Amino acid sequence: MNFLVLTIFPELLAAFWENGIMRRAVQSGTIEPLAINIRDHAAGRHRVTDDRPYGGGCGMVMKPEPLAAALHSARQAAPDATVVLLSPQGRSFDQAMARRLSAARGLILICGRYEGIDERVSEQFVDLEISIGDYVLTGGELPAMVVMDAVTRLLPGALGNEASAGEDSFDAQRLDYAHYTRPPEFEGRSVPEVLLSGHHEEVAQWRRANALMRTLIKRPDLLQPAALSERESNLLIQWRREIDRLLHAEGGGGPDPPSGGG
Ligand code: 4FV
Repeated sequence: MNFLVLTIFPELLAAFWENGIMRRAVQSGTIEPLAINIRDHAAGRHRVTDDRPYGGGCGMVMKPEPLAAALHSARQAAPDATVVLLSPQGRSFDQAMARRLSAARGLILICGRYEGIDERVSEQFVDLEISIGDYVLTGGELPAMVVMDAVTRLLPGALGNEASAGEDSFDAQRLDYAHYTRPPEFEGRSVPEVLLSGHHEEVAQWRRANALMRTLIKRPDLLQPAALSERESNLLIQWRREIDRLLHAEGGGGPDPPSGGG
């Protein structure tokens, strides 16, 4: 997969591509990244890439001509790549979008700086505008790395053990279950027995329950009634019974049980 990143700070990408899973993906040819310095496509002795905003106001805006020229060269390298602009005005990035983008032939990622890029570049060249969150950064390079990282690990062969990308949390709108490794005791804290049991089905059950519990507590917004499995529904009913028992137990402090005994 081609990643062509348009930026005025190409050095920011170097470390990102030279370490960890990204490095291995480059070495295996799973990804072919290239940083294109927008300044190399700027005219004049000073190779200016930004200018004052029409209409006045503070800050600077990235000029359209250097961006268009850089896009032109990127398109030559990857003619059928999807052109992505990273900006706070974009669609919220999530796992589902990462999975969709991992099917693209390539991505051309435009990293804005200053107040942003000239709007006419978006109108003419951008296929998709992506935001990684409702906050304002100094540049689009970090968002571009977030997108490339989330997409790369979904590419076949990128993670080495295929299984793990397939079991991603969020794909199933569930948070991940808790992870433990040696030592069995740490700071007086032990590891759940079942994980030491070697009993795979019981471990799988514990992990499903743990993921559901963590999602219920930390991200209830991810849980849709219609998307609950039968196993999950039974777990929730079991937990509700437990909670009711606790709340309605003598001196449990909870309100008296409804007369219907429901
Ligand atoms: C951003 C975001 C972001 C805005 C002005 C770059 C900065 C500067 N990009 N998700 N949040 N971009 O804050 O994607 O040009």
